[in-house]
Amino acid sequence: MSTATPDSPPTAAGPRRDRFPAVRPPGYFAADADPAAVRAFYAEHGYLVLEDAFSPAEVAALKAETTLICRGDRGELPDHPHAAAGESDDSVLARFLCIHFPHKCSPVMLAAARQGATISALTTVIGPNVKCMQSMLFIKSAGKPGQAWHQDEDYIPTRDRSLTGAWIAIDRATVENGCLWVIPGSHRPGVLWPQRWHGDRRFDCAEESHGFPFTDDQAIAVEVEAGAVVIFNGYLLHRSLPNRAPAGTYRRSLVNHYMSCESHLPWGQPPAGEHVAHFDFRDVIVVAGQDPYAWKGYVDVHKPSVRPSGEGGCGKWGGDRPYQEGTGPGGQ
Ligand SMILES: O=C(O)CCC(=O)C(=O)O
Repeated sequence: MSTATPDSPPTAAGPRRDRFPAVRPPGYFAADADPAAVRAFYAEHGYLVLEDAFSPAEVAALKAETTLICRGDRGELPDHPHAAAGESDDSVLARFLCIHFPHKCSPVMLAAARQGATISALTTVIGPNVKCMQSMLFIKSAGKPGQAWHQDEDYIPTRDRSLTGAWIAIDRATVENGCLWVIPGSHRPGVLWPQRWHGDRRFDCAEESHGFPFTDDQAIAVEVEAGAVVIFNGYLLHRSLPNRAPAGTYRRSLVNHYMSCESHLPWGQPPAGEHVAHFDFRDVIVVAGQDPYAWKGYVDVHKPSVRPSGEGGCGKWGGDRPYQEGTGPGGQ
């Protein structure tokens, strides 16, 4: 039995770690699982877990790169100057909830967006032609909040409902440290539910979806081992709770978002004079197959940025809206 901790160096070949979680809900697949079974489970439930998708060495590389990015060694992040000389990694990492678009400053993060096992699973559920438009690197140090119920297509709209998240666990993700929760099957109505400000300090600055015909009781915790990838549909209701694990621990994950190359990506404001029906945001990377719109070319618009966690206000993410008393990362 392995005694490795989440931060210990990867071991050599052989059983890499204890199986975690010991009791899994349905939907945990190995990389060589029957694609028809994977596709059928995903169609019904809107998510799946690809276990051991990233090797211990790949996970260790993502972990090391996360620290370099947070220290400012991959370029200055807006609102976050370089770490002070001599400042410990823990002191630096503890500041961060999440960095958006890390693949724009880091070859390691870019390689993860193209990683073979993940792309293979994505082609199983999306189709042969896949592009990536977004990445988010969650550090989620102890005490940081989660994200309220939401659907990712509310933020990143596709025209064929093909938006798919690939949530790569860099640390073991548990209920205690704020793993992902999903409502299985909630993608199937194909409805984008209304959103509102939640006022709940358990969650960050992003709004919450409400008015949907599902309850919290139907949600399941997607606890996964480091190296697993949770793949989920852009209409699936999902959330995470605060990291309540001890100080000095993290729930790091890299979330990349993908869609079919056949769909336009009407994300953001169309240029002046362009009809939204023709708008196709081209800051994308083709990760599998062919892009029928390759003739349009590609652009590099998004830059890495730090996501507000709410502790210092929500600023450009909706201003400083009131929180309810009695809520907080330590509360329920
Ligand atoms: O990792 C998390 O805590 C939340 C991730 C999430 O909600 C997303 O990727 O859309």
